[in-house]
Amino acid sequence: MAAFDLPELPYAYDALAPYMSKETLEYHHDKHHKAYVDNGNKIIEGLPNMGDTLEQVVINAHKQGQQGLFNNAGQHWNHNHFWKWMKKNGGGAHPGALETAIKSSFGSYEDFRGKFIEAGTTQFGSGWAWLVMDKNGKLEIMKTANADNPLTSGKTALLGCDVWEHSYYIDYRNARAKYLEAFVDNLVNWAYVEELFEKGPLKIAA
Ligand code: MN3
Repeated sequence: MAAFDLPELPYAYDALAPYMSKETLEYHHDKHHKAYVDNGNKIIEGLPNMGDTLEQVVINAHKQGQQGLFNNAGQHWNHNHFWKWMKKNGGGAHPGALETAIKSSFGSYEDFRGKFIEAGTTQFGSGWAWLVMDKNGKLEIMKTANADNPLTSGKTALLGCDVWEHSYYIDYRNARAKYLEAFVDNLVNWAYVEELFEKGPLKIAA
């Protein structure tokens, strides 16, 4: 595939304040995400073709034990989505087919909210909390360490929250739970989650 590119944020750097500050987004996007893109490009240059899409590169790097490529390509994929999973004045319950699926999978929106926040707070060390869809379209909560994501277990990510310290330490210090609550209640871009939900389970030819 062509080189990895750092996408622009889909909003201004100060758009998510006070829940996620301009300073956090500047460091997180311009330094951390950029480093994954730059390092991923350096590593992939020296390897045979790892796939035509970023998803294939992530899955193939995982299968082939190319840990350096996996870490950077995985984090590139995670962050491409993470920026779109947030918006100004986001969060809260989302009406429609997605909310019906959340209720049938978790009991209620509040139960989903609690389980998602719990996954993020109990992920030991760096990683991600996820709302995913399995191959049969059933919704689940999961958590992954470091750069790992639902692609490596054949699940479709509908929503993910970065719980690496670089995502919240400037704004929340060590209060990861407070950050997760603010993410779910005030930042989630449910329209993008619904778009992924409507597409259904991912079909990837690896
Ligand atoms: Mn991050």
